Amino acid sequence: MLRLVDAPRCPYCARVRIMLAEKGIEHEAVVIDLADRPAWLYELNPAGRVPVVEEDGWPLPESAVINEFLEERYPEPPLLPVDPAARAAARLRIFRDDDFTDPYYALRRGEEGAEDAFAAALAELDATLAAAPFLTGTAFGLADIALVPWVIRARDMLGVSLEPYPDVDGWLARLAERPSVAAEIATVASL
Ligand SMILES: N[C@@H](CCC(=O)N[C@@H](CS)C(=O)NCC(=O)O)C(=O)O
Repeated sequence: MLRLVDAPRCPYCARVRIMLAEKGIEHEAVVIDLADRPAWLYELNPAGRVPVVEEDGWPLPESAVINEFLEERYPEPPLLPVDPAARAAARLRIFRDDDFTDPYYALRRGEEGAEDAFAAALAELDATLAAAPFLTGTAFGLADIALVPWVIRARDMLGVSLEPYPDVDGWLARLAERPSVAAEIATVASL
């Protein structure tokens, strides 16, 4: 059975949790304490980071790579568009995730100018979502999964209002109807 080395507060792990739920993949979650990481984690991932998935004893780190792997290993339901250009656009959004996550972490650290930078990142997301219903294009998929963990945490942990960003707000409301994302919202509420 697939094993996920997991930490509830980790947004990168959240990507994989959502993916596993969307695909209905049976798995065992091994929850670690990020503040006191077990020595065996470094054997699975020398960087000492989660998430790691293990398939038949083969460890795979890096959430974006894990989700691409899961997409290929479990193709149903598909979470990437069929059209190569649309697939590339979704992958580009994931590849450039730090355009959104860097301002998020700066805000969390309380850095000077971070509020404006995060507002600009949300405004960019809002403009994208005004043009298409999902970050993956016409249907929910990998790019939505890649960014939604930070949007949930910004709203529910950092107290960022999404009211000025109606398309982000509407997107999150649509995503929250999915059991995978609803479960992540509940996890964040429990932290
Ligand atoms: N690029 C990695 C980032 C994973 C990551 O930074 N995970 C954090 C928890 S949210 C972690 O394990 N931090 C421990 C550390 O950086 O030493 C991914 O996408 O999986």
